Amino acid sequence: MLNIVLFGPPGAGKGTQSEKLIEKYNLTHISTGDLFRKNIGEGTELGKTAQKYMDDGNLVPDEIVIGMVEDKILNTHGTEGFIFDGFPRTIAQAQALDALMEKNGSQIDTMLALDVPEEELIKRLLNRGITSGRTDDQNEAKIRNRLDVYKNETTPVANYYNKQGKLNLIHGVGSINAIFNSLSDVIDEHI
Ligand code: B4P
Repeated sequence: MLNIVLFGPPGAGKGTQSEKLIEKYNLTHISTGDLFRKNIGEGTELGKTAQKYMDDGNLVPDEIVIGMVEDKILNTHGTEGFIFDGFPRTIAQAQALDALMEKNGSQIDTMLALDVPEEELIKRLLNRGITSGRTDDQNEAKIRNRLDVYKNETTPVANYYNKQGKLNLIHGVGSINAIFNSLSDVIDEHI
């Protein structure tokens, strides 16, 4: 098993790079953002709850996120490993993920953290707001709130993995392929 946490602020390229990494390394992609958007699209109770938080750029409560991820892990069979994209976003989520992995006889092997300056993130997200229709990407004030939430609630997660010797910082500006190559170089050290 190869289990990777792909980390970084909103717009850092987590979703973009995950698509390429799952194909190269034959991994299962768990994106909490995608799972919430699927639930919203299907009109489930979970989706209705999540939407209230996502619309304002706030984090969905830990117990909802953790339950959803646990469900997804337990219902995935015969995989060679997972890429966690946008999860964990709080220390409580990171601790829950470690416990889930241990229960599965596995562990997180590495955290890849994409580093991108704030003004570049805002530019990318506003751009995606025009093309994707994602409402959380269409308003600069909401985007800035997401970046503040990231700084206050999510950056401690990098330190959590740093203490375990698993944090790898990756420069996230440049061509998608160049960044993909940097990520692959670190992953190759773990297989
Ligand atoms: P997410 O779906 O995780 O959204 P994101 O962080 O904004 O997107 P991502 O980082 O994957 O986008 P990407 O950079 O690939 O979360 C949305 C919301 O869901 C959160 O605000 C929160 O409310 C909730 N949520 C999700 N997980 C949660 C959790 N664990 N706990 C609590 N709440 C949670 O792409 C951005 C844009 O940049 C794209 O348009 C892409 O084309 C472009 N781009 C990518 N790489 C580029 C490059 N190298 N150069 C130029 N542009 C690039």
